[in-house]
Amino acid sequence: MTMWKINLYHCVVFLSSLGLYQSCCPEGWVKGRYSCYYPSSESASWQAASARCRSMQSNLVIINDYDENHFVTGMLKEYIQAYKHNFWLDGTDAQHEGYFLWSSTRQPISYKNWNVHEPSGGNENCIEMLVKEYANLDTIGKWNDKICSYLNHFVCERSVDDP
Ligand SMILES: [Ca+2]
Ligand SMILES: [Ca+2]
Repeated sequence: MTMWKINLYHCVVFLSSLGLYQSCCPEGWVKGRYSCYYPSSESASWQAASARCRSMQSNLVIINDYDENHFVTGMLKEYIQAYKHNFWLDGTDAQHEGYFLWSSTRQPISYKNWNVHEPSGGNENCIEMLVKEYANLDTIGKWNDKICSYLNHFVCERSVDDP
């Protein structure tokens, strides 16, 4: 039973009746409730971004629900001045037009946060989160389908390392 906890930069330290323990994210990653997130400063195509995440034992971020979308949007807002582009998510309909899946799990996308008039389809097969381009107070954190070869920042997600 957790008695209290302290949020450090990338760790959460729990003090419980069982003693002191912590769950951590690697250096450079941001700790969320269930996952660690890596907001890239570099830009890449969706394919290259996906490969880059896999090289760090992670995948492009899967947004499971409103809370996670809200958390990731808030994380990106903190460093918004440093960014030039929007951010790739793991979703794509490259396999079957109009059927968006989370690429790393092959699961259909249940929670969705499309911007108005999106997804616009055609050759736009990869999902980005609006942070810079086409983003304002109303649309930041919304999703758009975009041509996968375009350059974006990206967010990787991995599970928290529990000791
Ligand atoms: Ca997730
Ligand atoms: Ca679109």
